[in-house]
Amino acid sequence: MSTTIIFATYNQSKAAEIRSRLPAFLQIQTLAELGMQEDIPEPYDNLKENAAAKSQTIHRLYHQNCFSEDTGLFVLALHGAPGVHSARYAGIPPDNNANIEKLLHHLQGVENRQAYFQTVISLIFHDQEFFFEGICSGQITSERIGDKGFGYDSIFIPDGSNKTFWEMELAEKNFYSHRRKATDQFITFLQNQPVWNG
Ligand code: ITT
Repeated sequence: MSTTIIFATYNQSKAAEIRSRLPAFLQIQTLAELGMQEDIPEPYDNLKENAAAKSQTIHRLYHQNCFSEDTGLFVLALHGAPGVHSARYAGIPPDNNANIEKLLHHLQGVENRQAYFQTVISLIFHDQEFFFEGICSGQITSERIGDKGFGYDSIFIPDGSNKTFWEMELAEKNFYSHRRKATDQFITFLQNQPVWNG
């Protein structure tokens, strides 16, 4: 039996990464694919509550199983910034280019380049909420290695590699990535559920 679950996101790069891990029985539908356009508030100062806010908003509207994820890039020398504010670091509307420039500017001359990505998935499954988390530690480069791409990928080198995420094929990024770690737990959870009524 195959089933579809709503992914409360407008970010197609996130959707592509998660789709690359899904087993055959499971499909996801993003908000754009549902025809939705309204912004979903992310008012909290932590990933877990923001992820929950997104999935709860969609669950209230569609009364279906759904999930969301919130991700942040936490830079140690900047006391965790941009962190939960990663999407809007350089202001609104969100601008990847400006976010990267601001981050590199704040890290100019800073020796400690350690950072980590964290993803929290909030799943609402048959009216109950579940959370899954993944972390990927690494280093911020001193300049971009790569052009346009997904978020901060062109300035982040995961520990264990010498390439930025931008330089990697998806399968290689998945080997290291925060999102893949959270997604695999989410999929294992769903594979172990006996009840699938949409
Ligand atoms: P939603 O619709 O799911 O909220 P979003 O793009 O607003 O999508 P977030 O609130 O989770 O996503 O913001 C996370 C920020 O971090 C945003 O700027 C992303 O581009 C960036 N980001 C998230 N995951 C990333 C990854 O794997 N690699 C690089 N940058 C990433």
